[in-house]
Amino acid sequence: MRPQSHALLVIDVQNDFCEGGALAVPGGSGIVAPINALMAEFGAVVLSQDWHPEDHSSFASQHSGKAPLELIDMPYGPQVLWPDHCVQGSAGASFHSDLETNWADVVIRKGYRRSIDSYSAFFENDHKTPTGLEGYLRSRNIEHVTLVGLALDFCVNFSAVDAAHLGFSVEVRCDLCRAIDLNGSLEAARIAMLDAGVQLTD
Ligand code: VGL
Ligand code: ZN
Repeated sequence: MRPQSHALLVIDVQNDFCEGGALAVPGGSGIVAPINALMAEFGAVVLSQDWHPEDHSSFASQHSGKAPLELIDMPYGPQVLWPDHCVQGSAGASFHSDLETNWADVVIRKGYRRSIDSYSAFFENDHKTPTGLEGYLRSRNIEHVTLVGLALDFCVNFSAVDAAHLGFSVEVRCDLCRAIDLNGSLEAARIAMLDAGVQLTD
């Protein structure tokens, strides 16, 4: 068992990010069993859940003439447009059916405001609006976080960098993550995480 000050953050292990899903990350379902095994070592387990309204502004379908994976400028900065995914209440938004959700202490939902996306489990993509996760971890005296999940180069990356900037000591278990790898996003994510002081382990 890890010390009580060490939390496991399981990022977006949802059907839409696994094989057959709307935004499938190659190999996504292969990390579920080892994540379950790792959960058993932690006294604090947090799940994040991407949770969009059906007309979310990150969906290419909401922008005429735009296709998934194109980039647009939003008031809060550049935004990749995605296929419709993780729509609130849909099967795609549900956690992978093999994920041991009973072991989670809390589920943090994110991306539920139409006008702004939220890759990070800590802040929306304006890098300012909090999700509440920081307060939750601090009130439980958590100092160290280990991250696993999907996708390594988007939601895991943004969550890990924010956690490091907030002063947590941060490890990303890259062997328990899978990446989308869009236009060099995986290499950029590795650099961003290392720059922020995140420990990348396999
Ligand atoms: C994610 C793209 C859009 C992720 C979520 O979980 O990495 N990526 N929404
Ligand atoms: Zn999303």
